[in-house]
Amino acid sequence: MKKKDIPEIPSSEITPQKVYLSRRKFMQLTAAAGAGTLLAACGVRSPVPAPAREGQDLDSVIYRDELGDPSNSYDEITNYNNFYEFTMDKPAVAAQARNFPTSPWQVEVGGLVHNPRVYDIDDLRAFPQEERVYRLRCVEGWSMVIPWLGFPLSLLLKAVEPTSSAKYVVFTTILDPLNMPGQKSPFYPWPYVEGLRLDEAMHDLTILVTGLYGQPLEPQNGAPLRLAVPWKYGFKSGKSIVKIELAEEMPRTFWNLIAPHEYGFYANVNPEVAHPRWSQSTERRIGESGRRPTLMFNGYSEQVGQLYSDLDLKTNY
Ligand SMILES: Nc1nc2c(c(=O)[nH]1)N[C@H]1C(S)=C(S)[C@@H](COP(=O)(O)O)O[C@H]1N2
Ligand SMILES: [Mo]
Repeated sequence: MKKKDIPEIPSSEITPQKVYLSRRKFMQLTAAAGAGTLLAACGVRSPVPAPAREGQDLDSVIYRDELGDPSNSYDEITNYNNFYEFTMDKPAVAAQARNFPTSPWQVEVGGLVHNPRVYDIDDLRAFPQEERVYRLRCVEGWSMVIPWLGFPLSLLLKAVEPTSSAKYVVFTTILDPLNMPGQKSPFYPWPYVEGLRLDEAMHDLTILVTGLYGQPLEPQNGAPLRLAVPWKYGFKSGKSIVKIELAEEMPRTFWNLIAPHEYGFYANVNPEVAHPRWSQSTERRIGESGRRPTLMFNGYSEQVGQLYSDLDLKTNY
């Protein structure tokens, strides 16, 4: 790949009008529903997290993360997406992905394991599903709070039993250029591949996601199966996964292949390590004006900090 052909993650991104409009709609709905009317009036949502119920307008459901911040609305989460297989235009991903076929779907789990197996997506939905309200911090400098539905990846890994030589877990996204127009671009190393160290993959915070807001995942968010690793930049969480492999060697991953000096293997959220083209010290929460400080490990230091006690985080970015 010649240098001039190397695509870049845009250094700036513009919040579409729709995000602001939907936020206003959300506030109106919250107020109208009488859920914390006074709080809604002064811009703070009800502190009561409510699970999504059938027939309920999802934009009126309120979740909070453990820091007390409200979740982004369903409308925001499903209409502002990074999914380069479809388009680089975040507000346009949802429409591009609308008819993407996500059934039937199988996920091959193999490599250095004692029990390799091809799982049907329904087998994976049979793992005990739980809701996790996680922050998602994109390497571009924006963030959201998302109430995922899924299960710890560790449960699946224990089922296939990694061998003693397995050190990494490699996630591969579907290759389907007929249905994914972005995959016709020859300048990207399709399919999208991401990876984790085995101990990162086994960490309880690392989940395989099947839904959000209590609903099945939509294609733009990575249906029918995607990863969520909340202490790492969003690009580590691959969407529409078809293969999970245990490996001995650290894999070359999608963004790392494209621009190794900008996107390292670890990609832990770290406000002190700048991207070569922009600072990572602050972020814009979608739906908010202004910026907020970015937290070390995206606010999950207590849970994951010890995974990196032997690592120089400046050189292992
Ligand atoms: N297959 C695939 N997975 C992907 C991406 C992508 O382009 N293709 N983008 C990543 C990036 S950069 C981010 S920030 C998150 C965004 O997830 P969301 O759109 O569900 O919020 O997905 C990640 N997973
Ligand atoms: Mo991202």
